[in-house]
Amino acid sequence: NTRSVELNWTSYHNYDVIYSWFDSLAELYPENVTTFVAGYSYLGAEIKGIRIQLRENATRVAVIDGGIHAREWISIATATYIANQFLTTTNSTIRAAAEEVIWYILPVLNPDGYNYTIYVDRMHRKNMQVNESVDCSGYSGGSGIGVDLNRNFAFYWMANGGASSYPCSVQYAGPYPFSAPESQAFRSFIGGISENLDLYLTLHSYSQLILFPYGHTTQPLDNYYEQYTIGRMAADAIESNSGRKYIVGNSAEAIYISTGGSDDWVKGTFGTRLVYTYEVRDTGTYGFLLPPDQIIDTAEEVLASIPVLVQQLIRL
Ligand code: ING
Ligand code: ZN
Repeated sequence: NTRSVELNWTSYHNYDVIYSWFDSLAELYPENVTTFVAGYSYLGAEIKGIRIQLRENATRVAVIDGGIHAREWISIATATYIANQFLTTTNSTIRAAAEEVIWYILPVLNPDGYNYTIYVDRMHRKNMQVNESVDCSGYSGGSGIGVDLNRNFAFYWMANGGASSYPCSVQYAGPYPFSAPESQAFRSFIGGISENLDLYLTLHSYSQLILFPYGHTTQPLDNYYEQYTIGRMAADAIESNSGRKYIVGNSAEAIYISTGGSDDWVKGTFGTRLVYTYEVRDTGTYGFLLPPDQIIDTAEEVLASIPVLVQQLIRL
């Protein structure tokens, strides 16, 4: 029996600590929690997740992920906070929502990049894959290390802007779709559960936005109004919780045209009903460097929006 690891949300934690905590949860809640490894990063780190099922007859499936971009630490802390609340909350609304769904939570989709931001370069965004024969000295738009995992997915990959074929760019899409082991791992993981996937929530920072597919076009997707309306309700729940305003819209119209994101790939490949990219706090005061004393408030406001999503899912 290993020593039980506890987590807190007053500081940010590396993936070793998070993964040990996952293992402790699986021991503590053997009926409800299992851990799984979706695959391995470029440098061989586990891309580990937790599966939470509170009610035996739950059938809906949801995925929440974070940390696809290395420097967006709050997305990782928010994902672990939500996992903890699903297991321990005394709030009946949160509890009821948690019980309706089988949750797969993967807080660190880019473990190599996350470690690199902790120990070397705080502003790194991409993974740590070596790009052959590039010299990025004198280029200020990014580093030569890595692929932007959120441009590496095979849906309108590199089709019309918002991604780069230049390895030095922070938005480097990679030499071909799914060239990165991390996006491959995510693909195989989702492939295994896609049949019942109803909700995909991918956490990023920063800007306070609730985005939905697609990124390659401002043309409305099939269920644009459904996604918009439910996204709007989620934003209202956030505002009631904390007073923070989140803007809701299709990625291409709300921020910029971009291609190869995980959200577009999930929507476009599996037709998953509700797909959202949350860009959480803040709006630029601290940006990616959100102080740890804002972790709990940020995670609480995101958590407050989850019952809304689940209630709409069940109604539909
Ligand atoms: N923003 C997202 C990015 O990948 C995004 C915005 C979301 C684009 C979904 C396309 C699809 O650029 C950050 N901050 O990463
Ligand atoms: Zn991001």
